[in-house]
Amino acid sequence: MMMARHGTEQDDCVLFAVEHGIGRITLNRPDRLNALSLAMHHRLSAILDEIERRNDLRVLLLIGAGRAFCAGQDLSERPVEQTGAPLDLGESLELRYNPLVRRLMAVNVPLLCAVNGVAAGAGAGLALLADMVIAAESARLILSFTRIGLMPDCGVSWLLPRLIGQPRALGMALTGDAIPARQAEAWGMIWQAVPDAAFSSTVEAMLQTLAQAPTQALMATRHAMRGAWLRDLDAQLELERDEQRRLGLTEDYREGVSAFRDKRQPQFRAR
Ligand code: T3D
Repeated sequence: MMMARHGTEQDDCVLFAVEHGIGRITLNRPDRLNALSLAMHHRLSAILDEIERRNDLRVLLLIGAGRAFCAGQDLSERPVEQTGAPLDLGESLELRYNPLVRRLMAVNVPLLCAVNGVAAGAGAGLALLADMVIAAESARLILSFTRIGLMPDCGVSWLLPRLIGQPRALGMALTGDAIPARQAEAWGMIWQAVPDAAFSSTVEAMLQTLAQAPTQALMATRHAMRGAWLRDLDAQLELERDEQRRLGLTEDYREGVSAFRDKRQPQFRAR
């Protein structure tokens, strides 16, 4: 597999590799449970620059190295005991977390999040913004924000009530209780929880499925479904009409129908 960049130790805190149209972002500070440091934010931003420049991606994976997915903000970078001006967390969100959320949600290929282990705070937020989430059965999601005197960010306060309903979203956020992957699946928070032994193979199979799918159709689907919360039925019907008109002119649509008629597997090319 070809790494997109080689370089400094700082670069290694988040890895990015592309092979056969599959882009893999790996949060890579396992000894800190992949807690998000400033260096990781810088690296993620550079990786997203590259992703936005590329036109060979068909799917993007976000995963953590080691036993955790991501433990949220690196709290060792929050020197609360210091005297002097306190850190402006609003600025931290404005300059780093909010752009990260917006850019990850806007990548023009499906985003699959593989929650290999605990996802806490902003780590849970990153997981939940993906188009699909597959979690290892031993993983857990924790809205740990209130445990340290903060509130959910990374869009969690907007997204989670819509995903699982207000009572469960509020309960999770107010208690900071860990929700096991199976529970998260049962509540509709994630796509699938799988036994740990089957985690890697399930993720790889899903990556293949998404990489071989008609990308434009998937992106139109995401756009329609994610935005549906903000539109009324008439506006949604009009959007479906317009997008279907556009998709009906694509090479992939012609290939899909031809393959169905020929009783063969379609070869979609994201065109
Ligand atoms: O600040 C802003 O910019 C505002 C934005 C905030 C967004 C946020 O994400 S706020 C929420 C921040 N995250 C947390 O509060 C989670 C803190 N971590 C935990 O609660 C637990 O570590 C976990 C539940 C995630 C996992 O527990 P466990 O028992 O499996 O592992 P552990 O022993 O607690 O952690 C292992 C090591 O990772 C440990 O270091 P050590 O003792 O071996 O040297 C621990 O300190 C370190 N670690 C875990 N999480 C973080 C961390 N180090 C720095 N920052 C962390 N978030």
